Amino acid sequence: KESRAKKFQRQHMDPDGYPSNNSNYCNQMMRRRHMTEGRCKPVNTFIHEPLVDVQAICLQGNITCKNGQPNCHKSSSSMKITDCRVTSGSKYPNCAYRTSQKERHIIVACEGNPYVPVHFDASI
Ligand code: 5FA
Repeated sequence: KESRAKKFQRQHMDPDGYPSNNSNYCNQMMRRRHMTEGRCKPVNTFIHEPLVDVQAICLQGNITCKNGQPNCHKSSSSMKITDCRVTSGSKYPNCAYRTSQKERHIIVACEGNPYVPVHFDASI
């Protein structure tokens, strides 16, 4: 079975893929990373930074997650990200997404030993 750490990497990591004006990025990546199977996952963020830099967020500022758990961490630097949001007219199995590039601080939830990212909570 896929570990939660591996699931995080599949859903959120794309270090080499900053989409320079490719409005199809989310349509392609949401499908390629298996987030359009069974349903169109409504929102998802891809992070375009090295995995070690994202894993290091688990050692940075500790904050409360949206669900009230205490295991969230905010990146001390801003990071290149792409937000994918399903369009209002999108109908499964034809999942259509809006692609928006941003540079933000990101908040991830970390778990386990080693203590690594398992959930993307927010960007600010
Ligand atoms: N989740 C939420 N807060 C968490 C925390 N503090 N520590 C660990 N996990 C936490 O997200 C719900 C999911 O987020 C739950 O699975 C919970 O375990 C985890 P959502 O945004 O309500 O749903 P989603 O459909 O966006 O996310 P999923 O793909 O179902 O959940 P994942 O956690 O695998 O992926 P995510 O990184 O996009 O949240």
